[in-house]
Amino acid sequence: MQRAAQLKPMTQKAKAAATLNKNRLMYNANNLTDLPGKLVRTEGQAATNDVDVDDAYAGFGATFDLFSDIYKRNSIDDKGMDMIATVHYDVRYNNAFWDGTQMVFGDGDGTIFKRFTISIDIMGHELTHGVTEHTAGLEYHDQPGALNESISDVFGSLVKQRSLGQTAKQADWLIGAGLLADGINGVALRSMKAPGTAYDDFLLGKDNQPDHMSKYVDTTQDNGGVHINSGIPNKAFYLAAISIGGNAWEVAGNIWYQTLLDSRLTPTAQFQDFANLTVENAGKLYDDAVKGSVAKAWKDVGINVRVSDAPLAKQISVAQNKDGRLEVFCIGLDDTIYHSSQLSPGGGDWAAWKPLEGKKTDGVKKPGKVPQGQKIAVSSSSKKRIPSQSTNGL
Ligand code: ASN
Ligand code: ZN
Repeated sequence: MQRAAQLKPMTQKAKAAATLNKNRLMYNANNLTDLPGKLVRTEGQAATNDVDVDDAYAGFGATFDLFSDIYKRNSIDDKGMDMIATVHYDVRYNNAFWDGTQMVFGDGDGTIFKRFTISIDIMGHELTHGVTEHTAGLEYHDQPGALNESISDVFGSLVKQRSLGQTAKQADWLIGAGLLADGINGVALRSMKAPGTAYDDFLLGKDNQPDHMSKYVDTTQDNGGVHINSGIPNKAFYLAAISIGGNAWEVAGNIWYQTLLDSRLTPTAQFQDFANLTVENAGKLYDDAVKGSVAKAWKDVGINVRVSDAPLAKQISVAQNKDGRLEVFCIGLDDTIYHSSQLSPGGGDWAAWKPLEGKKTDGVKKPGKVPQGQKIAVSSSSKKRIPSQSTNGL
């Protein structure tokens, strides 16, 4: 028996570590549809030589490790919930899914799809559906459903990238690489880097994911296009991760994860709501450069996020009007030109910052024409917050 004096109070960290519960339970449905089926491998047991069982076991391990090592999450529900999988579900079953309590993997029909355990990101994708259900609870239809799907793709891809030790730049950003049967013309189920390009095949059809809001697909199929329009937030994540650089699971992944936990993210959130929160959280967790990268990523898929009251500028030009009022033009981190001017000469209030519509700075060295003014200062430091008396902006 231990004496009370020997018991030290546990630190928060030690407590979290002590209660981490990595417990994988692998079942085999033996090509029937009864769930969960027969228990064939439990945590810590040796490989079974059934490649589906063993790949699902490994994929869940890598997924658990990403969430626990990097985001300090204790399994699907953050309370150490068991990770349950059933493989060999049904006959030639062409899918994998999360049913609210466990993951299920089909063998594929061999004509269009191979076995669904073939790609580690598929295990990450399905398990992340469980994480989303236990956090934001995004409804599975229309935009919240496409966000739900996208979040599963994001963390599915991050599981793969981390297990391969790949930086954002090195990663293939494919979901389900290797899943398509021989003879199918395609490389994967989806591409986060280039949505709409994963396959184009007589049997499978063409990948119809949009990569921009202008191509948003309004449909009643697929629960309102949850696996279709997810291409838009997928591409935004890819762009943010590339712009930030390094390992995608570290900064970009953490911003997305913290946004998933953000109590302001409601079950009916739209793309814009999610985008706004990622930008805000990027600024809170990191710095203005990261915040700018995330805002620019969303802008490039057609979702504009208000970055701050005063734009963050990478280039500023100040000029004086004929009547003595100062005019300021700047190029924001989102590559839009902004303008403000003093309301009266010699100080006092400034007009609200306004983006100059349609003026993009691609290829432009200096901000737009400074009207009638005498240029008095130009700064081109990479990150400069413009001192601003005005409070409105983009
Ligand atoms: N594989 C699909 C998914 O995880 C299955 C489905 O649409 N329910 O989203
Ligand atoms: Zn899914």
